[in-house]
Amino acid sequence: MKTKSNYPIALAIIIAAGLTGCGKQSSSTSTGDRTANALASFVAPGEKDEYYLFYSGGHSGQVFVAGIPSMRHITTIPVFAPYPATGYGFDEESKKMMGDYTWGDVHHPGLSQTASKYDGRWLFVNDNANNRIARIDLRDFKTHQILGPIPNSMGNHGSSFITENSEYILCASRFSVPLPKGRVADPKDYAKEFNGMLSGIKVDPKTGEMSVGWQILTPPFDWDLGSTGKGPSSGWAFWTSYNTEMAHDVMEVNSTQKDRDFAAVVNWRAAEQAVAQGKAEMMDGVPIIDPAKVPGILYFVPIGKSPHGMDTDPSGKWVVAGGKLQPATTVINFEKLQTAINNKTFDGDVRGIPLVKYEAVVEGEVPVGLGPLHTQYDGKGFAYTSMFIDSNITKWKLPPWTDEEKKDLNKVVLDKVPTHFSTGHLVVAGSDTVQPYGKWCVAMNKLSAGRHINVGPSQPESSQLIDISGEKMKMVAEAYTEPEPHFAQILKVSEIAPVEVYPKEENKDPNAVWDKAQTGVTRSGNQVVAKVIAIRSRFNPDRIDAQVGDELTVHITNVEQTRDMIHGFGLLEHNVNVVMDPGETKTFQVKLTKPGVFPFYCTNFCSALHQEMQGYLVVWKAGEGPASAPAGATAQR
Ligand code: K7E
Ligand code: CUA
Repeated sequence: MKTKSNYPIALAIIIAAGLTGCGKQSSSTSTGDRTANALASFVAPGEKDEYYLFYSGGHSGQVFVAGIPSMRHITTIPVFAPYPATGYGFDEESKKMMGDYTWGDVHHPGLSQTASKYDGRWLFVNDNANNRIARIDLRDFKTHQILGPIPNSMGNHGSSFITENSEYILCASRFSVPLPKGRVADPKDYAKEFNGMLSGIKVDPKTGEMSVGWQILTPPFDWDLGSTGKGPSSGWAFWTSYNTEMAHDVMEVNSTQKDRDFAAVVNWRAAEQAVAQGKAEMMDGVPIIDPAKVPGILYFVPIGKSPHGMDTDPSGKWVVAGGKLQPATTVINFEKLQTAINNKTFDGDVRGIPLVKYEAVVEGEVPVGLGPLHTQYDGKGFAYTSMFIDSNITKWKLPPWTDEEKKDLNKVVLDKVPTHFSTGHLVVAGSDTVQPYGKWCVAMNKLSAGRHINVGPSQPESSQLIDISGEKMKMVAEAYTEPEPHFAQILKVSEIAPVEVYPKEENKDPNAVWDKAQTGVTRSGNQVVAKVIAIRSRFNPDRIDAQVGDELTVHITNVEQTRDMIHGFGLLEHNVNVVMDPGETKTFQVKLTKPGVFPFYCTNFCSALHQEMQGYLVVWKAGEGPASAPAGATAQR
């Protein structure tokens, strides 16, 4: 909570800064605004932010956590790429999770939901690059599962969209390829030989464990962003597409020929049922539904040229598609869509999939400006759309509209706030739930061009915090992040209580050791196993003997039960750095190929004698050195 008494000091500093300039003269922000904005986003030393902002890290493969309103970066959650800071990607467990890949492209984080509200359990993120999906547990802010590569699916961009009770994470393929994967066909035969796929990734309600539930085969369109339904649209999901032209080269030109592309409208509950009724065929181990043969599952709706985002509002009545190449957002009325589907108000079909009549379902095209990408909602009847080309956030009013407004939808466009520059995604706190928190919007911009001190040609991205609580939007803060946030989720800090140590009784690792007597180094053939304790400020044992040709496995337990008492284990010249949180056991394996004495040391500054927390791995030539002793018998000082 904020301590009011800190404000005057902050105020004085800010005003002083305003007067002396501090190199800020190029900004048009007035002194009054400067003060107000600073206070709105100011979190004094010792105070805490009110919200978590979980940013996707794009091709960094990570997730970044910042606080709102301060916009301070607080931590990084490694997911698809190694991160030596937390030892991620060096211990056996995380290496196994990452599989054959050392990078991913995280786009859309999705918080788990119960009854269309965040339940604070998990954060799911997609990997656009290697067709995977990961689960971060909010109990410890760590990645616990990476599923994939998902079969029959290429370019897992159109996810992670969570259903109302986290039954599924719904995904759509960005790319189409010949299926099953591994089959080769000439891209010239794209329209005939290639396919896209929609996937239902099942989530275990207790553990969050993900598995591939079923898939829906689609024509080779490039599926883009989507969202899930709620309320009246419960059980449905929506995606936009580009390239309904089914072009395979010179995409910039060939995939932008038609005036409209198609949105996919999916009845995922019907898909689930169809699979249960045996209406699917297996492909690469997954039940696949061909929607041309199983009616009632997939429909197409024509939508503004080369659209991007498709966002369901908190009431579940309105689904808004961003036009990208059309200066308007298209508002689909879900009730009308339902009626059109029931009455078969179709304009024929596309490859056996009914094409719903545009006029029958569209409530209006709102002239928001150039380059509308994504839309978010505050739960008070307003929508906020990111404008990539105009570079702003546009606030507008959702239906129901008056007759007068309907005649001229310019009237429902209420406010614009410039962003810097070219906003991709934006996020309003809780927008994808039935109960948005409103209050804050974060614009995630693609170009930070000159907004920050010069750091050479590799530029960060900019994110801007906008107060949306009033009639007019107000930008109050700006921050920079590593490339590259696409989407984010905002969660109230008070809704979760992550653990700060792993309780000893929960450590089920069979190789965990808690006292000296259990530690030691043992050998069986060329397998050498060391069980080590890390505690302020030593490793026990602090000497491991082995020979060239050995396979060394080291299990290290941090036996501390004190917050922030983290130890690392960095082994010189072996590319090893594992980090153990309090109460945690980590395991790494190395093949010993060169003789020598290799120091290891604690990599996390843990105490006054942190520097002394070190030891030696002695790698003798094959057949030399002391024979390894049974567990517990190793010399200890
Ligand atoms: Cu618009 Cu991947 Cu959601 Cu980037 S995507 S901005
Ligand atoms: Cu343990 Cu530094």
